Amino acid sequence: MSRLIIVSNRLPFSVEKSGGDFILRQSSGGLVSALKSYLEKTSGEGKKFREHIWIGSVDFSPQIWKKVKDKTIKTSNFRVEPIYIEPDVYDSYYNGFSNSTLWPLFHYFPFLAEYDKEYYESYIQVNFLFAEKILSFAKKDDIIWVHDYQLMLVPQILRKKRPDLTIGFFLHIPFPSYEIFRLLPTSWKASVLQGMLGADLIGFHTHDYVQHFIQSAKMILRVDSQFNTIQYGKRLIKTELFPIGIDYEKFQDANANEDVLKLKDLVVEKLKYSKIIFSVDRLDYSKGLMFRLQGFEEFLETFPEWREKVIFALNIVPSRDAIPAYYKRKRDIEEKISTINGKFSTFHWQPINYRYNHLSFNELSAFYKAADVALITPLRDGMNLVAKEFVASRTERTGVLILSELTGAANELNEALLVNPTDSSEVAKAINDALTMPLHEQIERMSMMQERLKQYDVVRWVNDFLDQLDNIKQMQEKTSVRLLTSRQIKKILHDFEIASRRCILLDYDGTLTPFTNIPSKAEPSAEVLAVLDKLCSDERNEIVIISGRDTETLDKWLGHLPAHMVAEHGAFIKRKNSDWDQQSTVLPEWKDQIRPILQLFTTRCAGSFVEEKRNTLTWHYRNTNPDLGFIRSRELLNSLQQLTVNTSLQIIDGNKVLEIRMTGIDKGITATKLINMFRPDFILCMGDDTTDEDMFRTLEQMAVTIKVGNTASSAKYNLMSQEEVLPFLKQFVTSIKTEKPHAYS
Ligand code: GDG
Repeated sequence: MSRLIIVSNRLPFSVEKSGGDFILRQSSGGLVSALKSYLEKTSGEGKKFREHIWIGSVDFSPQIWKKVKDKTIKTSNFRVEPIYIEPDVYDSYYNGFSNSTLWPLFHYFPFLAEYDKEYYESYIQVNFLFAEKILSFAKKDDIIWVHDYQLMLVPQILRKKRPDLTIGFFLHIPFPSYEIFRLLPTSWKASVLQGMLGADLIGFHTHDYVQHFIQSAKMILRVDSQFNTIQYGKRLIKTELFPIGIDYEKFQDANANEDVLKLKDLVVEKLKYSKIIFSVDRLDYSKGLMFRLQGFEEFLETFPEWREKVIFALNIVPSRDAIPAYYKRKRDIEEKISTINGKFSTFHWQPINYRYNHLSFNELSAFYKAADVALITPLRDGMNLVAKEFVASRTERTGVLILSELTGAANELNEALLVNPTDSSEVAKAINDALTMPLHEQIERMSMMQERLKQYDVVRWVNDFLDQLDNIKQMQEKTSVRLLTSRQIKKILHDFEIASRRCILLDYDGTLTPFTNIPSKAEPSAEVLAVLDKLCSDERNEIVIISGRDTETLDKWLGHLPAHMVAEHGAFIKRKNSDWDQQSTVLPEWKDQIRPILQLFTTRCAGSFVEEKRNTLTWHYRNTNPDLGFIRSRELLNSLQQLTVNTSLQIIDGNKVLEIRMTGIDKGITATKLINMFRPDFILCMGDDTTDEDMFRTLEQMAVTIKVGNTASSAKYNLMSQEEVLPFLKQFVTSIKTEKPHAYS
């Protein structure tokens, strides 16, 4: 059984003096609520891990820590490993780079972001401290799960030192669009992305954040990606969405708690004239408190019939009060509250009931239960757990959630009244709609949201993440890059030498020659021709150039060699010293249907072009802006897939090309045909493209298959790059014996 190591900026508690003793006090917050709930629920019998360890920084000294007698947080059953950081370094890392650079930028407040070198250096320093702590006890089969924007460099630091580790990373805040992310200074943004890519699995709350991350990685690091997997160096990394869940039962059960019920009655009694609108947020500009107040003010203006009949219970939780962007806003918000209260209050009614403090869990649950409407309108929020907790608390299934469409939660809570938080008229109208919503509609909406939250709760969220982490590790194992060692090359050469019939199948573009921007310029060099010529000169060798090129080009460039040639991935075969033989007789009318679509995409994507061969149509996007090219290629793929369903056409998603051709023709089928003809006792097969994977798979058992390039493949071995192909093939030339070849049996 392995151990689960959770890594987050802070440990989930602080130390307090109680009488003569120091005791642990649990802290609150999105990440802490989620992970603690998981650990509590899964620590008993049938638990998945041998041990749970939580690593995080603390704001007390090692001397104080020694004085804490009971170091286990009740019921949670995890061990803690505190990290001590010098206060000034912590301040610059946390209040500085984390919360004055990354936080505003990632929440679309670029004008608040500060780009201070010292902050960044402290961020690096603290990320190294975390990594060192992890490395001091991490074992190979541990699962390391790093959380959030304060620790984005940690995965890469760990990976460099210990390539064998299993590392997951989860970002709890939004990953912004590339246009925002790129505002980070050049080397910082590259390091942040590289840092995250040290993980095996990178999780986000929504599909948009996943796409934004992939787009930034592609534009800045030029990585290759296929759907949600990224090829980075030799590693395959998965990015995926895992919308965080809550401890659903805990909030439902709170309704049976007597203290909660008493408190709820107290709230209702205190605010007895009215319907209750409730909100609770940390004091943070991303929560849109000023806009929310404007929305409420407009509501009172536009719907005066609600005056004296509604109370807005506004709870603001102190947060990051060392940062000017935070504490300055408090004053503005409080002024606005006074203005609204001054403007609308009557002798026995005040519209806003404001509180600036932490709520206990029971108080929070009482509010969730007492409220008629929850008004949750951040300007940006990675997810927003308060919205989910409010829904989970509604045992009667009544009540209405008004939610900002700019939160991650809006993707899952479609039945809420979704609003744009900056539009005060829309917010005002939504409040009126919520207060007048018929009961049956409230129940219908609430039930649907509850069902979803119950299904995908926090335990599911963690299990899902850990399952996917396991999954990608297995995938990496299967497709791992296996660079040829000199020992293996020796063995291959030996097998080649003793074989009496050899077949060498070589792809052309990207294997024998490097890629060029203009395909017609990729003629073979004299050196390539000399090596091929020499290989062909041994009668024991059957040399096959197996390509996607058309017959004319292959004839022009290689036609003089005594080699076999395959054009258009198998649509034409030319055995040495004979003519081209067409393998399919299907009339190519289908091209008239597909060609206009490819042409349309060519006009929509500068630098792309269509190549037409007798049996195939190819859309090339190597010379385009990588990101646009990729996006367009996915759109085109989607259109073509719909068009070709139930036809005998197939679409090949190749290396910066999309190719459409008849099914039943691919390099795998063609290679098998040729092998059956030659019956060799040694087969070497080399290629670089997706289309070569067909050969690698079909010849798996009988051939030495080599993928050119250090990316994942079904081939047995990899050569690092195209430049290594010729030196590799030359070794077969020098090993060709001059003595008379063996007679074929
Ligand atoms: C980050 C992302 C993402 C709040 N006030 C009190 C209190 N809370 C608890 C709530 C909830 C949590 O704190 C707040 O979670 P949020 O999701 O709203 O926001 P962040 O803390 O900023 O969390 C966020 C989250 O990570 C998870 O991935 O959703 O987008 O910013 O659980 O109940 N709890 C108590 N008293 C309070 O006064 N007891």
